[in-house]
Amino acid sequence: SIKACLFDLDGVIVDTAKFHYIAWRRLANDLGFDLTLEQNEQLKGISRMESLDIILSIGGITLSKEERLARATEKNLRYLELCKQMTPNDVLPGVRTFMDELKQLSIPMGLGSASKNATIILNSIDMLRYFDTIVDGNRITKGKPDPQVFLMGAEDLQTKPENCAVFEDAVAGIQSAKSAGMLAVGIGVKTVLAEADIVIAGFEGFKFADLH
Ligand code: G16
Ligand code: MG
Repeated sequence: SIKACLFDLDGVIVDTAKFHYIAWRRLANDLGFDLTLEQNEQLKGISRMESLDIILSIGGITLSKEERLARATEKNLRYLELCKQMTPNDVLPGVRTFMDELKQLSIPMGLGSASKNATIILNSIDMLRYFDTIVDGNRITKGKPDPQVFLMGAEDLQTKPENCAVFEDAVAGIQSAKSAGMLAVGIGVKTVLAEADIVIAGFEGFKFADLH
């Protein structure tokens, strides 16, 4: 049975993917090529530097280590600037209601995100207070699809992996949850998130009992 819940951030709690896309696209445009929405899909759940490498390979561009770091920093500043427009109203539909239910049931909650900006973002949408632990890009050494991010979360919540449910919108994140031995709930469409145990379009109307 499920005794703890782990949540991805981007695309599950809030739609920051649109801001990542704008900032990455600007970077690509600066280097003389475009980044399509479909290409942006490959970057979901993937760390900042890995995302940059994928974009550079799309553009067929090679940069030095220093140049890559500088571009990544510039992208992040633009991303954070865009994130400033976020308010608690940007929390995706049904998320707060579902997490309120979990709080009521005393189900511990953890964040499992590749983002180094997770705490800043959770603060700006007033969702930090729901979490008993935050595992983010500053703590992990192996990104999704590696199970590390969710295994750390389970350990923090003192819950066995098989008793954890993971909510994820990215293919890499579902793979991460499955290799951690957890119940994987995909947020999105079944064709994309084929490896998930359950796929829902969003949290509206979703109840804890629906996990069983
Ligand atoms: C998120 C996004 C990714 C992003 C990554 C790193 O992961 O889905 O697209 O590249 O964080 O973000 P940052 O540049 O803020 O450190 P997740 O796991 O929350 O979906
Ligand atoms: Mg995500």
